[in-house]
Amino acid sequence: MQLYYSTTSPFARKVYMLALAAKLPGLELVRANPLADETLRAINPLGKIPALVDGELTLIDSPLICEYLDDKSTALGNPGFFHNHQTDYYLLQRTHALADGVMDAAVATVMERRRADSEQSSHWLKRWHLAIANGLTWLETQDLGSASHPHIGTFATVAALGYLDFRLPDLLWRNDHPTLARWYAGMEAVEWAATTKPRDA
Ligand SMILES: N[C@@H](CCC(=O)N[C@@H](CS)C(=O)NCC(=O)O)C(=O)O
Repeated sequence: MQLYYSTTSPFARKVYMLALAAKLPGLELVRANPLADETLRAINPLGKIPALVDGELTLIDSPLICEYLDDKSTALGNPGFFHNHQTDYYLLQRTHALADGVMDAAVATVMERRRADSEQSSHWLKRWHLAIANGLTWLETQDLGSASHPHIGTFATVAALGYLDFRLPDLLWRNDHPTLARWYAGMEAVEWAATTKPRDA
């Protein structure tokens, strides 16, 4: 099974953290740079990471890949990170979607800031900033799981906050979200989080 990923992508990190926490055997990491490597489109026509290849099956989009790996993990007898058929399933999926939305807005902000000043859209930068700020405000009130009982929302939220620290430290997100900051401080040292901390390759 090959996971196409990069050490900077928060979506790929979310998948990898889940795989590590599940102790899934046989996962091979394949480094890919979606902005520089057009051969990735043979795996994912959208040209994005993460993507997963398992024999004949190729999966794209991190929520689907996470769900697939979670199914594999529960088949091995592990407790599931998706809480399928449990009463909190939809609430955890909402948390997952919220954290993914924060990542979408953060990645878009980083890409926009790389454009020449004269080409940047202050309209979109403001909207993405609002999405990040409001998303964090919501996340702060959710069940985010814990180091000993992580769920899919845990991995997604750690990936989102780690990416903000990595690429958008000027947002100083902790100032307005102290509860989230305390929760995150307790997660950073967990093995699957510490070993996947984002870094430029
Ligand atoms: N919804 C996708 C988003 C993936 C995504 O945006 N990945 C970024 C890297 S962080 C990417 O590959 N961007 C390349 C592009 O948009 O062309 C997922 O959850 O997997």
